[in-house]
Amino acid sequence: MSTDRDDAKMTTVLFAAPTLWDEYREELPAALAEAGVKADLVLEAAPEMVDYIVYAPSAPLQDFTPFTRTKAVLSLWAGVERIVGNASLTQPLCRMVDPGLTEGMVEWVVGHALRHHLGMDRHIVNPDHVWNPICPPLARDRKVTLLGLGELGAACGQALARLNFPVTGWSRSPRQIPGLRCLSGPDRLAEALTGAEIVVTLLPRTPQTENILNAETLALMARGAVVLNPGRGALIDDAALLAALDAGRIGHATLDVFRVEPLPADHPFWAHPKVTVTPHIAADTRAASAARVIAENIRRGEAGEPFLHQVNRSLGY
Ligand code: NDP
Ligand code: OXD
Repeated sequence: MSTDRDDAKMTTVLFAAPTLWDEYREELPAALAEAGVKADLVLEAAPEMVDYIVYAPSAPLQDFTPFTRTKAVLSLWAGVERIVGNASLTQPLCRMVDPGLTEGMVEWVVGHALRHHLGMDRHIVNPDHVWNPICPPLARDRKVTLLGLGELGAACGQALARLNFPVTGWSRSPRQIPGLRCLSGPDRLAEALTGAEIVVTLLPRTPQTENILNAETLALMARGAVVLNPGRGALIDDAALLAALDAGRIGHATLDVFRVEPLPADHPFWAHPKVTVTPHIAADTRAASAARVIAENIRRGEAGEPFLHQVNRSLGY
């Protein structure tokens, strides 16, 4: 459908994530119109006619070679590990940074951190009606570490810091985020993890981050520490985590993402009493706000301005 009748100035936008079309069929034309972009938004097109591709990992499209005039591939997902190494993709790749996604992640991280901080399970599941007046420490006395201080990690770290948790964050390059103790680089990872009682992993999946939580790094955390992983399954060595949970070195793991999704029915995480599985719902791209991000990038492309949130292909995120 066209958002304008002036075909001479139309830019062709291929929406290559058909399973998501229902969510975007109204939001995206509205956002393109709001951005002043005259677009022909299509579900199918001759590749050589396509100016922009809206992409999601579920998209059947894998070979970008015939898209000779395409100016950018715009991902609806924040994590791009499934497309970033695609050798046929030579066009700029932009990932999703969406206020709705960020808000959702902050809520998931804060909610699950507070569950463990306050020991809520003790009172919610109490079949024997035990009067057990264990008072949790104040947040100011509970050390939290965030691995990843990007769009999501920084927002979650700041939300936790506002609740008075002492938050250490760790990233690849140096960062300065008000209210957070920021460390960076492989040499400071041990320092970031040592003594942490709640560890949140919000790193992208890259060769450098794979298995970043392993037997050695899990052992640095405080005894009984809680791990929250809304980043990617591959950040954790599953076997090392299970061993640490069984030994009591890690108290609980709340996991939203897995190496294989849906998590296979026979995976030990499902039945483990110290693991909570959430089905990759920590944060969802919200069509209303995400459509505006896509439209703004198309506007920028048409105006010759730099794209927002362009992926660094050599870093992999
Ligand atoms: P960003 O790219 O904004 O941030 C990534 C952060 O990780 C940056 O701080 C970056 O460091 C750091 N990082 C990357 N590589 C390394 C490394 N080798 N060593 C140390 N730090 C590193 O990503 P987002 O915050 O937007 O998203 C993070 C991840 O969250 C996504 O990649 C995705 O996997 C996941 N996600 C999960 C969702 C869910 O529902 N479960 C929803 C959305 C995203 P630097 O600051 O120096 O660049
Ligand atoms: C994402 C995700 O990367 O949902 O957007 O995991």
